[in-house]
Amino acid sequence: MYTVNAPPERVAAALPTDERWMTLALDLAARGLGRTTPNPPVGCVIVQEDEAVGLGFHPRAGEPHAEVFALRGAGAGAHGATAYVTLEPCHHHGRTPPCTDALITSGVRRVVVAALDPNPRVAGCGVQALRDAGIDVTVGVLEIQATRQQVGFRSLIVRGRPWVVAKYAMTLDGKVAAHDEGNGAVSGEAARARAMTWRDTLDAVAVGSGTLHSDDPALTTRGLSGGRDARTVVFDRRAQSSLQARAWRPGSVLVTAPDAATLAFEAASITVVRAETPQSALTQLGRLDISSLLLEGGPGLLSAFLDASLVDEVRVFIAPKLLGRGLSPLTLPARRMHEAQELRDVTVETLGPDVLVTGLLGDIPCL
Ligand code: AOF
Ligand code: ZN
Repeated sequence: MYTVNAPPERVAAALPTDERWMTLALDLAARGLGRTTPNPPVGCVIVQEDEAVGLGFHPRAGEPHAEVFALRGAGAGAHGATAYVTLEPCHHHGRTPPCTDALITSGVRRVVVAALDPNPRVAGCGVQALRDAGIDVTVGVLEIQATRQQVGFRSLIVRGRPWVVAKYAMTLDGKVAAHDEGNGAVSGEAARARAMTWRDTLDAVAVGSGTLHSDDPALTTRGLSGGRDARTVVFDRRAQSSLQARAWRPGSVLVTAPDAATLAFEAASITVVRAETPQSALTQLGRLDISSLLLEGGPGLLSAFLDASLVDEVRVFIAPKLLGRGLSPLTLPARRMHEAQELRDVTVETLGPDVLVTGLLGDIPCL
């Protein structure tokens, strides 16, 4: 077990330039976001005399790891160099050979790791193997940023379920439209463009049957250049949604009640998950290698997950508009103010006229 906040002695060996190179490694890793599942996004930079001589990132599961690409780029330049890796190098034979072997053979003198790998097949062994080979290893540089970036992988491997992000837009008087494509959108263009990028980097997007019926959302990244569309998940306990809805595409999942009739969906190659509770749905989505799930609405679906304390992160757009019919009185909520769930690591950003507030409810899974 280790905490996300690295104890000072772990990062004591860090050099002033380590954060700069690790930032580059994290930027490289981000290129794999949404594409590597069930593997993590990982980036690697090989630095020789304050110059990057090799860059790499893990593009998708089954392909070589970040270190391999970076070492290929560096060639003989890796000898005596420092390798910056956003995740502890693997020390096991998976779909690919161990990165520890590749690093040791390359002759790197020092390896700087952002975060340990919670995969029980790696978990500390990678670092140990490098140290046993006489390589100087520093762990914990930009660890918080790295674990945030790897949160889907961590959730899947530690909890067996996806990291759940609730997204919605609301007016200043608290009227929610979880889904906001097209006409009558609550938030403005900049906010909607931002939300579009989340469909590119998270594994799956979910809507309830009400939203599917009323909005018929396409749930795509539309104009985003190089964007890839997340898998779609439709929560419909009665399995009566139209198969003509735009959200269905290869890889789509229907989450429904155990006794629902689903032949038509199966015939259309839609994967059917039968679950009584949101918790059980998440476990089964995890088995389908969905490591992160964006809840796009509507209010019924969002409330079910929020009330079951299954939301790990919220991203809420607030639009400076009023729709009227009042503010709800404080006697209605389930909790009193001193019992309110408070978000951690809160960020506030303006996007055109709108405000985006994000924060965490769940803990980032570590070892
Ligand atoms: C690294 N660098 O870039 C990644 C790592 O089946 P494999 O061979 O692809 O191994 C997958 C596991 O390796 C994955 O669960 C995680 O523990 C680690 N991912 N490790 O050294 C990388 N993607
Ligand atoms: Zn590896």
